Amino acid sequence: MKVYEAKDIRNLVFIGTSGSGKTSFTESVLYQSGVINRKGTVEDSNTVSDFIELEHEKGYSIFSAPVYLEWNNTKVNIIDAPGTEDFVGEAKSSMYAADISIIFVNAVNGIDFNTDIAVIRNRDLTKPFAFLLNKMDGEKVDFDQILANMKDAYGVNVAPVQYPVNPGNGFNKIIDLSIMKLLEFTPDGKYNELEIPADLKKKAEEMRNQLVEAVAESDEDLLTKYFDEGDLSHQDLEEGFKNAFLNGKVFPVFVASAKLNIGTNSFLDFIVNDFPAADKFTYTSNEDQVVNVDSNGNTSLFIYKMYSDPKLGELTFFKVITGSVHSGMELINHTRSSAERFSQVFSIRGKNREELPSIQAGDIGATVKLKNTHINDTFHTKGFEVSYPKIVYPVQKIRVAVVPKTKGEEEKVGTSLHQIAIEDASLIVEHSPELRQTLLFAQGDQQLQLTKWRLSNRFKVEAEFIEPRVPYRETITKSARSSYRHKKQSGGAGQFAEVHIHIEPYVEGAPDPSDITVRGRDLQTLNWGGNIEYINCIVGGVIDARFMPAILKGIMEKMEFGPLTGSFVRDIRVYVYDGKMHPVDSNEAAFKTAGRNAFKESFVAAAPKILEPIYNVSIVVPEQYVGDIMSDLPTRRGVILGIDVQGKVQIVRAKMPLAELDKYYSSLKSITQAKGTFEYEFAEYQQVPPIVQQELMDNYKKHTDEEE
Ligand SMILES: Nc1nc2c(ncn2[C@@H]2O[C@H](COP(=O)(O)OP(=O)(O)OP(=O)(O)O)[C@@H](O)[C@H]2O)c(=O)[nH]1
Ligand SMILES: [Mg+2]
Repeated sequence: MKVYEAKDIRNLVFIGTSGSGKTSFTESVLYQSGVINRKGTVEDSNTVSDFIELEHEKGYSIFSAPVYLEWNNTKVNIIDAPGTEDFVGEAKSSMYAADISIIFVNAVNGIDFNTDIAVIRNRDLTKPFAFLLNKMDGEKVDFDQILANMKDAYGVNVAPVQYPVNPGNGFNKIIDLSIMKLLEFTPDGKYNELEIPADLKKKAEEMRNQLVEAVAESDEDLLTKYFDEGDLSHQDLEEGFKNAFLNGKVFPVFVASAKLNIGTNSFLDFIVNDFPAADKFTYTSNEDQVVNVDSNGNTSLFIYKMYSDPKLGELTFFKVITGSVHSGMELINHTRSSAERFSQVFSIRGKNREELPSIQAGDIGATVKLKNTHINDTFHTKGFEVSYPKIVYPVQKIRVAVVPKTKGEEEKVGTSLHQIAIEDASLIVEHSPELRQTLLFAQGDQQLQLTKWRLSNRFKVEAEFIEPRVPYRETITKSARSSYRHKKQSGGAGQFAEVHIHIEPYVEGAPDPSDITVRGRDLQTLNWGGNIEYINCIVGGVIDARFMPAILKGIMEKMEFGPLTGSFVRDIRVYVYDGKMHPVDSNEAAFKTAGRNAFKESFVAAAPKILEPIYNVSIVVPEQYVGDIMSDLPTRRGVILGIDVQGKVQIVRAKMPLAELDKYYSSLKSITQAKGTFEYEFAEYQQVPPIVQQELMDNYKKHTDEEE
């Protein structure tokens, strides 16, 4: 295949509801363009883009798959992305690499929550998008109703560019509303342009007018022309459409049946004739430069995907933004300040790769065997300091702890998980020293299954997912005093130390107790959050100053393993105001022990409380589920803060404890039949209710008793 320049390239991503036909339409496009001479089906597990064994097993796409074809001297890159929300990482990275999103809708069911989310995500990316209503051969397809729902949900600038004349069985006629011709398709997927029959003229005019109005409203001059003349010329409509589409002011609607190959050729003709080429797009770099997609000058490219399997090897996928990359070229990894050699460059189509001498700006490709590269990295020629914004993935919905099935394989599980997270950047793997667990944060339960499959099949290690611990905190709510004498004077070096302490909640600027004299204070911010203020109130040298750090050490040991649940303790003031020493047997170890135990005793006497992490949660659901969400939240100690409306979806804002949030993914799925999603971020620590505190303390006690 020849090397294409950006002006002759179209970069599309197919996104939208799982099962709407993205993979099947990709197959139809490849068949109609002659890339394949036999069309596969998802059912027969022989499509070009669903080529991975697990996808055959499941019957849906799990990984995004780039394919390319040539149509009318134009290279068309299509990335077929999975529709299942759990694999959103693949869809998001594909949307970054592509220039234009095609949102697929199953015409039998109409738009749904996933369509709403796809629209929201595209708007966030400010990239042009279009809709493709597939399965027009289905029963009871009501194009007018779907179009009305789309305008209602996404705005009046959703406009038909095609009108399906005979949806249902035998679907083969589409009216092209820009050239106002009837396209009659033949069984080979080709079409003849015919005059619109009289009985369809009125409907076609009505539909075309929607397109004309949407384009006219996108530009003042065109609007004036439209008001003056009541219409737009074909040329004004076409040019106006191109600008309006590129600037996200009109969202065209196409119709097709991937199964019957109807609408595929007309779609390809449209994207080549009327969609913006790759050189029409610009990038704003992290250095705030506006970068044109131009093959002249220095090279820069962005890594959007990594995939490796035994057959394909380790592939790194990229989008060239400026210049070109040719095989053997050395580029600087801006993100990791290291040089890497692109030994070979390829165009990828499913499981096949075609080596090319070079890949130009505006095109996507892949290379092999890059050593120290991650998704989101930018590469450039030496001295051309540019980097591109990272892909923003949705917040992970599920948190689990990972344990190996076989003892001793902790490290193997850990390194394998890290490798998996490098290839799937929508996953987060984190080892938490505090919780003493390896945590996996995933987009959903199917992504967890996929991770388990990858561990087992690729890394040959078996793992289990268990409930993660919650990073509770402990503190006190009133003051208390205690004294502790540590005495060990039987045989060998003796130990003696006595410490009297007063503790109270740390409140900035609060007065000191009136009956003790402050000699020195040391305020420390704890690295697990909160403060400790350590105050020396020793008078008369009852405890030598050199033992004060040891007392604090003992206290800190207890602060790391709080008495109630073994969690970190925060926000405490500790006054050491009295004590005793022994001339021989007093030493640091003795005072450390005395400090630790004095602190423990006073802590349990100071009305200690367990604090739990509370998160702000935004629950995004179709309006019909809001009532259920609202009544469900209080049952999981959620506090509702408010509701926002965004088109057809509503966003319920609430606060929720992490302990409940860990279970929320599956609850929301069952409340909304998987038509809801949520995002969250840490808000604050709050006291747990007494009944929960008791439960946590009982569990901890049971747990520590079992360990002893
Ligand atoms: N009747 C009919 N069925 C279709 C059409 N297109 C796809 N299908 C069927 O719909 C099902 C889903 O098709 P896919 O192509 O896998 O859908 P997808 O959008 O790729 O789904 P995900 O990969 O999960 O995102 C399969 O059983 C297809 O055979 C169509 O135009 N008409
Ligand atoms: Mg698919």
